[in-house]
Amino acid sequence: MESLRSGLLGVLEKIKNSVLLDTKEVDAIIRELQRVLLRADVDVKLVLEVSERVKKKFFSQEVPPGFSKREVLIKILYDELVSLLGGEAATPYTVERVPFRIMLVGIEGSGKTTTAAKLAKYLKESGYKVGLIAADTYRPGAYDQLRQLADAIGVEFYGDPQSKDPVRVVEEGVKLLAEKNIQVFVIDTAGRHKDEEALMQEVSEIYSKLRPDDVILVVDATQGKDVAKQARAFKEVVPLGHVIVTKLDGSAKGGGALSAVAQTGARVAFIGTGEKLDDFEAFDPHKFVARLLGMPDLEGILRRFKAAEERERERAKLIATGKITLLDLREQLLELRKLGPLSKVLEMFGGPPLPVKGSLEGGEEELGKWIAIMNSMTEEELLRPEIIDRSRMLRIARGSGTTVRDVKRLLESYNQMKKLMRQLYRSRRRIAGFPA
Ligand SMILES: Nc1nc2c(ncn2[C@@H]2O[C@H](COP(=O)(O)OP(=O)(O)OP(=O)(O)O)[C@@H](O)[C@H]2O)c(=O)[nH]1
Ligand SMILES: [Mg+2]
Repeated sequence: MESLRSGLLGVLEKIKNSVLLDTKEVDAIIRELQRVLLRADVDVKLVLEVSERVKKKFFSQEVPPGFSKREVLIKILYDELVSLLGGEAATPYTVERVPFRIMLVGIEGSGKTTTAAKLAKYLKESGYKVGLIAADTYRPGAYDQLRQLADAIGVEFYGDPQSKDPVRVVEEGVKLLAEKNIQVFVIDTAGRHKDEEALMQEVSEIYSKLRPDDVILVVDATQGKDVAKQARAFKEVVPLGHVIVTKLDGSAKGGGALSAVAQTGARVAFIGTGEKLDDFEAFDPHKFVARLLGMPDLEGILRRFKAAEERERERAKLIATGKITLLDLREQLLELRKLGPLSKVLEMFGGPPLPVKGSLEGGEEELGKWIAIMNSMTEEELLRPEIIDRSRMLRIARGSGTTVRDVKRLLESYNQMKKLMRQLYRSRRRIAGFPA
């Protein structure tokens, strides 16, 4: 994946070095992105779709306050890469019940046997009692290969080097290992056959006789986008639960393989990143892309986008429903005061003309008074101001060093504000075509 990584870093560098991010600059960036993705063997049609979307999103999106155009483009690029490689992170691989039987399938040399052992190790480390079953009765060395791997990771093993009947081997293996309280069975199957038809025939037969709980297709990243063909072929004979993409280390075509799998609608659960048993990890497109882009500030940008989205959602909710409470109001006023004296704050936003300085100082005083009044209220009063009767007002006024009139004024202003918000919301909804 090194070449994909360095290619994408080049794209990021182009974004960072751009000045205007106008059509011309963005086009150049997109062309670079296309080159990088095509070199990673991503399907041409997908590459065009991604680049179209990046462009369209970028030019139709407003730059949110506090962000730069560059950051917006990086965020869009990140989102599109994540979706290209599999989209929203699904839940991690789960063993839904025990006993659980997992059957690995895949063409010759895709990495099934190695992956069976890696998966067994992973599940063992997740706390399950795991057993490996060698159902490859074709390749002479297959039995020994898996047995040695099982020994190396310390899990139970079953196989029969004399047998030529994979279904019998699995039935026998499941029975014997169940007596040893094995909870998860990982079944390695053969990939070597005289032709594809024979392979599919056998896979289909093992599946229909054994009804495993999950079928995992193992594909080799060095085959790039061609793995989509394999996925489709296997899908025709067995229901594929998951896919594992192996040999992502050192393959220039990993991006093509991952995006091709995502295209078929199958989910990549794990990736293999080396020959050793620990070179194996759960696949999460978000983490994967973040690591691929690997720049230290990416996480910061993503975090800030997330926080901004959340704040916007919260604010929209409050405004939409006119449900802003005094507690929210107090928070807002405290935030405002944190920015410094009111006159300074206004200056920052372009500033009021000097002559109104006197009235602003009045505003300053008012702000302090409001905060003091709200500080003297109980949380219940802040959340449900309608319970504030005359005697509560008296208590609040005394506690805040203000008068009952001040408390009343604050409550009136608050109610007016709420009413205004609700009206605004209704008229907006009407404009948008909603019933009022
Ligand atoms: N670099 C690298 N090599 C891998 C990875 N996974 C498997 N291999 C190597 O790929 C080769 C084939 O792996 P196997 O596990 O034997 O493949 P198989 O699908 O069981 O092959 P058949 O049983 O012949 O169908 C071996 O040399 C493995 O070491 C990986 O993630 N990275
Ligand atoms: Mg094998």
